[in-house]
This record gives sequence, structure tokens and C-alpha cells, in this order.
Amino acid sequence: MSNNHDPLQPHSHEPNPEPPSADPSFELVLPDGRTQTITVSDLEKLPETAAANCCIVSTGHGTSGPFTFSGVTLREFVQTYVRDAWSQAEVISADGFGNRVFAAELAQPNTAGPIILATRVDGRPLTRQEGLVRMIVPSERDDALRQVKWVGRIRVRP
Ligand SMILES: Nc1nc2c(c(=O)[nH]1)N[C@H]1C(S)=C(S)[C@@H](COP(=O)(O)O)O[C@H]1N2
Ligand SMILES: [Mo]
Repeated sequence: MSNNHDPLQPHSHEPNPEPPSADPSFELVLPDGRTQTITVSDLEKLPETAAANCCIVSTGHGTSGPFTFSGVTLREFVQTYVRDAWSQAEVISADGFGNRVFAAELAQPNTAGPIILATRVDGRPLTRQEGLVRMIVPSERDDALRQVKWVGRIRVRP
């Protein structure tokens, strides 16, 4: 994927199998522009929520799952770190793949399960290759365009 491609715009369905780096830490950009590094152990200090029956539906590559992913909900994560009012979070990987989540989506959790920052799958730690830290959107059933592997930056917009 080219470097000048906007990661939040629609992209090809060709999933990248290789992590862009070895370190699963990511950058949090707060609404006032300050930044902070978030590690896997920071996430593991927050309440853990499981989302069962999650499938990764890849166009042209078949479906994998169902999996039970677990980690902190994106809602609790943002509530822990962000004090200011916010409207949306851009969840972006260093390989140029990303997705936007609106605050309103988190306020009304989908019956399929909440959006989580997954650190575990089926009760064991997620490997870096598998996407650690991976955003999981259980309501997305016909594509995997929101299932962002290797979260590298979460920018929370005012
Ligand atoms: N960072 C990142 N996340 C990504 C992608 C990618 O290329 N990079 N591809 C997406 C697409 S199109 C698919 S189908 C799934 C593939 O997930 P899998 O590798 O677990 O099968 O990851 C999604 N998340
Ligand atoms: Mo895909």
C-alpha cells in the first residue's frame, strides 16, 4: 500500500499479512494534540471485556473464526485517557490501514458486541502477527475493513 494513501479512505481488500513493526505499543493523540505512548501492559490494567462469535470476513480470502476476542472496550479506553469532549477516534495502523469510530457508536453498543482493543483471542494472548493490538468491531459481518490489525495510532478528535 503506498505511503500517500489516506488510511481512512476505502482501500483494496488485499489484507497485509506482515506486521509493520515488532513493537505493539501505539500512540494516543488526545483532542488537544498532546500524545502519549500506550503499551499492552497499560491496556491490561483496564477492565477486560470479551466479544464472542467474531468472524474476520475477508473478501476473496474466505472467513476465519468464530473467535472470542478480548481486551478493553474502546469506550472504556477513551474514557480512561480522554477528559475533553470528543466526537470520533481515528484508529490507524502503520501499514496505512485505518478506520474511524464515532463517539455515538460507542454510546449505543451494538447487540453483536462492543468495539474492543483486543489483546487476546480465545483466551490466549494475540500474537503480533495476528494483529496485536487489534481493533475488533463485532457488528461488521460482511467485510473486515474495520478489523484494524497493528493499531499504531489512535487520534481522538474534539
Ligand atoms: N493493519 C491492517 N489491518 C487490516 C488489514 C491490513 O491490510 N492492515 N486488512 C484488513 C482486511 S481487508 C482483512 S480481510 C483482514 C484480514 O485479517 P486476517 O489477516 O486476520 O485474516 O484484516 C483487515 N485489517
Ligand atoms: Mo478484506
